[in-house]
Parts: sequence; structure tokens; C-alpha cells
Amino acid sequence: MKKISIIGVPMDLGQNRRGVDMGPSAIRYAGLEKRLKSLDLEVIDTGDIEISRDHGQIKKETNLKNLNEVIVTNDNLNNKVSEVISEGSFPLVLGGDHSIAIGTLAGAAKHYDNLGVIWYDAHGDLNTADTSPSGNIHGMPLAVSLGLGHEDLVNIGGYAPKIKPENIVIIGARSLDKGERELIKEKGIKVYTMHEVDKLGMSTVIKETLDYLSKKTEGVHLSLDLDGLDPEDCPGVGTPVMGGLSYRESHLAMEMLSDSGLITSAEFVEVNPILDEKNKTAEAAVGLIASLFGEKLL
Ligand code: 5AB
Ligand code: MN
Ligand code: MN
Ligand code: MN
Repeated sequence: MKKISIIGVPMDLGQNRRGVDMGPSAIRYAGLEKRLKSLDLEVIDTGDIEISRDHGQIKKETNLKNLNEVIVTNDNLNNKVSEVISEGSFPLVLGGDHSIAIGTLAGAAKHYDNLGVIWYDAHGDLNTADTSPSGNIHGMPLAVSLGLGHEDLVNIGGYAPKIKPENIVIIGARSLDKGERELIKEKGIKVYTMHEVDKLGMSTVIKETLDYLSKKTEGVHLSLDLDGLDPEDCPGVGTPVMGGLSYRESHLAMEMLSDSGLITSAEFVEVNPILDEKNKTAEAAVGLIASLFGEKLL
């Protein structure tokens, strides 16, 4: 029986809007564990990672906000994710802002020669301190995992880089900063912007993504930022961008990923209950997670 370990990361220090630290609770209250258990899976909720708390501290030599706290928290998460994988369980990480992908990837990537990454997001999260318009670390985790950015972030887990540019697929992008666009071109990162999703349809996008990754990777991590979905379906996010992926398209994507059997770890991030409408975004997250683990309509 497949074993899943839920890991909560109540972290809101990678960005400016308070409340995303309550994301893991909101997702739990939306019935995650019960829903997964009904799928005949062994589910263990390991509780929450300890968050380093020292709001507002800015290291002198950098514009990165809450750098020390983000480093300590991601280091804790790296250890937990790695431990869960060593025990033969599937790490299901609940955010928290997207800066936690730094720790998740640090913990996961050491277990695979080539870890693939599906980055489901309105944004590229490919900024560094030099290109970031905000100084918010939640806009940087993919760059950090490629080995680009502040060295203390890049070296979390004691090795770098975690992933290779050719093993990444970004889906749903519609808000990319100048530096991010340049990096995508320079590194040849595969991106399905909303334009490609509109043109090809989600079914083709996921089929192509799996063809692209399955040949060259040993495992695939899904990093799903709820702002990849349209704010109509998921209003409870800190950086909403209109014109996003629908709940239905995303549901189909999760079902196809589930059928492939290729996903080896996952995280669902950026749920902010303060900005949400009746826990709608957390409920969407639970629906998507259930599909990822094989829930079927019939
Ligand atoms: B998220 C922006 N690119 O760097 C920046 O929600 C937004 O994890 C980042 O995708 C959004 O501040 C980060 C403008
Ligand atoms: Mn985003
Ligand atoms: Mn993101
Ligand atoms: Mn966001």
C-alpha cells in the first residue's frame, strides 16, 4: 500500500502578505486526511516543520527579506523530506509560501540522479537578488534550486545544484519578470505559458511534459502554486494573476499525472486563508491532491 507523509510548513516569511502561514491548517480543515484515506492509502500526518521566527530581520549585505529565517526553516524541511523518502514514504508538503520549495527540493533531489520538476505556477520563481523586483524569496526557489542566488540558500542540504534546467517544465506561466525571461532563454527551460496551454489544451501539455521528463529523470517532483489557477477558482493567494488555469484543467492535469505513476514527491503552496473566500482555495487544493493520488469519479 502506498504510504504518504503529510508535512506542514506554516511559513509566510518568503513574501509580504501575512496569513499564508495558515495554509497547512486550512488544507487540513478542508478534509485532506480523510479524503486520502478513502483512497486506501496509508496516510501519516507528521505535523508541522518548526519555523524560525524573527520577523523583519534583513541581513546587511542583501536585499533578501527574512533571509536567516528562510534558511533555517528550509534546512529543517530538507531534513524532514529526506527522512520521509528514506522511509519509503511519499512526501506531501503543504505550504506556506513558495520559498519552501528550496527545502523540499534539497531533501528530494539527493535521492535521485536526475530529479524532474513540474512547476505549476503563474510565475517562474526564477529571480535572484539581482533580478528580483521585490526581494521576496518566494519568487526565487526555482533559481536557487538551479544553483543561482544567495549562496546560503543555494547550499541548503550541503550540495548544489539540486536540479538541471533541462529537467524542468513550467506550466501556467503568465507573469514573468525580465530577468526570468532571460534566464529561461539562456538555460533553455521548457515553459508552457498560458498561450501554449490555450492553444494545445491541458491534455497535450501534460502528455508532452511526461514524454519530455520520463526519458531522462528517475523521479519527478510536482511543485504546485495555487496561483497557477485562475483567481476565480483560487482567490486565496498572495499574488493572483488573472487569466489562469481553471480548476477543471488542473484536475485533469492531476489525474494524468496520477495515471503516469511518475510523481515521487509533491507540494501545494501559497494558500492564504485570510485572502480566501470560504476556504475555496484550500478546498481546491484538497480536490487536486486527491486526484493526484488516484481519486476517480467512477
Ligand atoms: B510565487 C514576482 N516575480 O519575484 C517577484 O507566488 C512575484 O511563489 C513572485 O510564484 C511570486 O516578486 C512568487 C513579482
Ligand atoms: Mn506564483
Ligand atoms: Mn510560486
Ligand atoms: Mn503567489
